[in-house]
Amino acid sequence: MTMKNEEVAAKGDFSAEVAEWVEAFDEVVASGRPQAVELLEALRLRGRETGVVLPYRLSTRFRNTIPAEEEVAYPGDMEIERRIKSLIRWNAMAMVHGQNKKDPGIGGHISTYASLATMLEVGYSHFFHAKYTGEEGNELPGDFIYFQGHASPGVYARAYLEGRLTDEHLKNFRHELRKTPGLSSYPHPWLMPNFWNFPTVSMGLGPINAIYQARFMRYLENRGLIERTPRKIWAFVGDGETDEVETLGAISLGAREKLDNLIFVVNCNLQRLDGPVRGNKRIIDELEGVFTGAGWNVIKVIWGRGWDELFARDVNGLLLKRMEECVDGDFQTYKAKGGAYLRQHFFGKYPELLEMVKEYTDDELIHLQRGGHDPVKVFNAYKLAVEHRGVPSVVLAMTVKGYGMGPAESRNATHSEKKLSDEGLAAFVKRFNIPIPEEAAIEGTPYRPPQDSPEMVYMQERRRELGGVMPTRSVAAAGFKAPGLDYFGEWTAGSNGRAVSTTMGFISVLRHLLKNPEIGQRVVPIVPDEGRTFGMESVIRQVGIYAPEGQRYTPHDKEMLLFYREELDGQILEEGITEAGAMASFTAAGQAYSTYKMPMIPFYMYYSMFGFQRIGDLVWAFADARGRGFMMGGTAGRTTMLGEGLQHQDGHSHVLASTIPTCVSYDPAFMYEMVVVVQEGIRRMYEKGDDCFYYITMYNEEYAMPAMPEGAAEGILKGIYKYRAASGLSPNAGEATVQLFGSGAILNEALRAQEILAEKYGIAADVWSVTSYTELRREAIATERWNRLHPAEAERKTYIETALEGAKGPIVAASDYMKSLPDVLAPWLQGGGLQGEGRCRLVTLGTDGFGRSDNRAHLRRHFEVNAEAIAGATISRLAREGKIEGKRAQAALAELGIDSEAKDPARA
Ligand SMILES: Cc1ncc(C[n+]2csc(CCOP(=O)(O)OP(=O)(O)O)c2C)c(N)n1
Ligand SMILES: [Mg+2]
Repeated sequence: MTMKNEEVAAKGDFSAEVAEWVEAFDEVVASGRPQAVELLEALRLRGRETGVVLPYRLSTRFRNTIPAEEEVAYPGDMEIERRIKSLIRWNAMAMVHGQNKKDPGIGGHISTYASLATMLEVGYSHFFHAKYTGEEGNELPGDFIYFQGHASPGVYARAYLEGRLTDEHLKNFRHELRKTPGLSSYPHPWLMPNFWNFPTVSMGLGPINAIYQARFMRYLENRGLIERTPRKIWAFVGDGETDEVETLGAISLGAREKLDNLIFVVNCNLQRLDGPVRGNKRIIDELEGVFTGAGWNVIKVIWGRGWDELFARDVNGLLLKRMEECVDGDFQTYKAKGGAYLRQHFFGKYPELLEMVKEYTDDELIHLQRGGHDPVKVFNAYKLAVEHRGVPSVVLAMTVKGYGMGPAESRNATHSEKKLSDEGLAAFVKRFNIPIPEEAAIEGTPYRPPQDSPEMVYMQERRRELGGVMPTRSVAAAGFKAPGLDYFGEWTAGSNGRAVSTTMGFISVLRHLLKNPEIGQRVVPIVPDEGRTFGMESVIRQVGIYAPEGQRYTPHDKEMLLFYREELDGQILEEGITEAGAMASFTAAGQAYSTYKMPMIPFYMYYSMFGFQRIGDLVWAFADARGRGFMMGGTAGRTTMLGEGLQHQDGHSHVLASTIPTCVSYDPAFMYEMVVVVQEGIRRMYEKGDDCFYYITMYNEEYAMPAMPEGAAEGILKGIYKYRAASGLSPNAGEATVQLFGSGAILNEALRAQEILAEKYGIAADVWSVTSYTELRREAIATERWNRLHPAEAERKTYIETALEGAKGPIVAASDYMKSLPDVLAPWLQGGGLQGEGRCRLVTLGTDGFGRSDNRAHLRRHFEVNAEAIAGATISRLAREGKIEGKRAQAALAELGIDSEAKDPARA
């Protein structure tokens, strides 16, 4: 063995024979890396041929991806940048600490930003573009940043130094309801619409939204709607956050669609809230494997420059070996316990390592930094990420949670640290050299140097160079005009007796909108592999499915009129089976009026059961993001969606939709109702600029669509109108003594009940179409609030009371949704009961309980929402009011085929 062989053998624990091969390989490497890659690839292929197959290993050695000798020099003034970072660290700390001192329990986080500061600051000084400059000196739009939500104090602290926020703002961190403007706890565009763009604090939503944002940016570019620019989407992600399925569940899309406009930075401080992310393993190895497997460009930033010298002296690889013997739990303990402990337990395991660090003091040892705190390492990683082409990049940076917080560094409880002790604060300002007196430090007083100080000048200059401050949010001045209702004449006229479903009807509306010269290009149909369910084949033919690589194969159905058409500039986002991904696309499109200054009208069509209850938190974030667009809940209704059973039949999405303040929801029965709502939605969101979105249910039951009655539009939008009076059924019916409410497909059951009641029992009923219980309730509670706050003024009447004026008798409400939906109107429907007093007029029928596999007739009978159940409920109620004899009513139930002893469907 040569001397070199011995070295090699020791480094890799190889045999002498293998060491010779390795040495030969080293020589190939010396002649050039591409040759080395070629050799390895050739050996791999040869191995395969001879039956020697290498086991896959997706993680590499536990050291930085970029070797020290390949790093470029730092382009900034590192000292002044360190100073700026210290100031931001202090102000973030001061803001949270000060607030918790004044208002104990108000919360906030300091340790996350403490770990992230270098990574954000290197970005702010050198990478985050608020604008780009085009080749002709023209201005191009800038990057998007998804911040780790609970690192917000650091983002505020920078904005404070930049002069965007005042002392008053900082003092009102988490005090949003005071006279002076406060700062929201986390990134909430709803609360700070000129500042934040992307809500991120619900773990996992930022990452998935960022991935689909990158994809949507390419979609707009490939469709020629926006210019292709060098801009990037940066997503800062917690290492604990990667356990959320939303964080990693969609990463393969990034490589598949070559989203090299996307950069993830995972802040691997090795901790989450309760303790280590992977105490017994290394999270960085795990994530490297996952991202590599998904085809991303992985850049590890584990060790800071201080270690470079040690690695250089580590000729036999013992230091790296020692590092790889440790798990994250060990690294945390070494950081928490200090230099002496590190020397004894880490280096002390091998005498050679102890020897290696004998010149280092304990203090120097503990200040050997992790890579995420070293601007040079971070800069080089970002540079590589930004320059990488073809796939997205992920920077896995090791950091220290609670960096700089003295005794709170890297401890299991660090996440929840809100305050430091007086001594801790004094030590902090000393360590970071903040020129404020100790008393001010203890109070958590913010500090901003004079505007002409070198650090302020440098900071402003860097941001000027990169196009301005970030984040900021703004909205395009004008949208566009919605087409008038006459544009939808085909549907307001009715279907001429032809049986269609509201789903089929909507698809034809969508095709019509796609052809509209003014807004057709803005429409974004989104569907998670449910297009055929909704009859979208014709839409696919019309506008194509977006496919960044076009169609590289000949579809087998190419000869057919409605073939599966994929195109580079296709308009449909066919997401495959991912409701979360589809919702993330909907979010990117729904925010486009602000992020791209390009208002887009997304129609997200999906199985209503797999909407709010499956991806509800993404919908909540969409609302926070001031998203606009249409969620179209298809195959709606617990009994209308036949055959599929318990997991598919949705009887509650309207209840869930009602919980989201900006979600305007409708349950239309007929196509004219649907188009009135769609027309108004486009007008309200895009012409008027209201930050709201629409949820509309679509059914698959086919029936004739009537023409729109004169003057119905107002009631449709407010939520109720009389569809067919008793006299409309029969001119000599007399005045109605009961009122029937129906919604969606169940309106037809109410109409049939009206006939049964008239024909069999001589009871005259009016039938109302209730298009939105939620909108009616919102109007009613707003009116009631006004009345409550103005007791001296004349009482205002709610819309529901106004609409029902003169309508007599009990009200039987039936829908394909839970009973709690109509019940929300109960407070305004009082005055029924024996002698017409003391009881709510409302009798609610609905679909509480688990669905079943069966046909509509059986489902509606089971859930007691068919015409017979509605007629029976009416008669029963009239008996309770003393208008029909009890025994007669009981007999009527039997005549209607109702089993009074049947099991309650709510629990069946
Ligand atoms: C969906 C969700 N679950 C729980 C939380 C509460 N929470 C906020 S921060 C946090 C820990 C975050 O750890 P990590 O992602 O590692 O970020 P770090 O603070 O360590 O940078 C938790 C559990 C949340 N915000 N969202
Ligand atoms: Mg963490």
